[in-house]
Amino acid sequence: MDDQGEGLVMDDGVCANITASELWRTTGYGRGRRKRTSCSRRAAVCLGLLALVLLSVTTGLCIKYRTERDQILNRYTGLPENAIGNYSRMERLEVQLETSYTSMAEKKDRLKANCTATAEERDQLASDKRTLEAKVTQLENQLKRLDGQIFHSATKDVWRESRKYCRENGGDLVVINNRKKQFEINEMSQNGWIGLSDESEEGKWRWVDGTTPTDKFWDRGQPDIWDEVDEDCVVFHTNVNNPLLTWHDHACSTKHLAICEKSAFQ
Ligand SMILES: [Ca+2]
Ligand SMILES: [Ca+2]
Repeated sequence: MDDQGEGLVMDDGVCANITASELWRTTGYGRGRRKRTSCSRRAAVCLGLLALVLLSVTTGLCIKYRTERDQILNRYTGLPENAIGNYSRMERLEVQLETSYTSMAEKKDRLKANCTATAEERDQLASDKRTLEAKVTQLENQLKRLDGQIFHSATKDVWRESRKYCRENGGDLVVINNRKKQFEINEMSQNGWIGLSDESEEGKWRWVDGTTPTDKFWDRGQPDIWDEVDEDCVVFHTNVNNPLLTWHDHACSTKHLAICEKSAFQ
């Protein structure tokens, strides 16, 4: 502000009764005022333009702010939903895993039980195998012992002819004088005459070697008289159920294979 302006302000405040013409004439106030009015208008226009610019900038910033805010809100609004969805999926997955684990545990228990049963069965089979192997070895030993000692005729014949066959082949009808030999003959599964008869004296059973039987292995109901025929000679009938019940007396005139024993007179 210049001195003239300051004086004008002082004049406006103190000398309110001075007329405009007097002021125009004495101080040139009108020219200064026109000049200042023009400046004020330009300033107002500038201020208005500035205001418009500011308004435009502010509006743009507001729009940008709102846009970014909405984007942020949308992004952060979506996060909880995604998080809930992920959590639900995690829960379902956990349930599935627990179910699978339970199923696997049950399968493991069943496999363990089966394994135990299989192991027991394996042990039992191994035990049975050992028993059978021992039995086979025993039978093989028996057969080796009898091999060449016990033999059979190829054809059936009466008791006397059967004995003759045995004697002509280096032996006689077999003598069974103990349980062990009875079992061994039964294992051979071959029926036939043996060297026992009461032909010389009824009821007095003797072996072909002249001895009398100590162990007797008559089948149930034997010896007997069948159809009123005297039965004086003995046939060995293999008995898989009871090897100690195999002797049957028959009529010596009937025909059977011969069970011979080389060692009888050797
Ligand atoms: Ca008799
Ligand atoms: Ca009989």
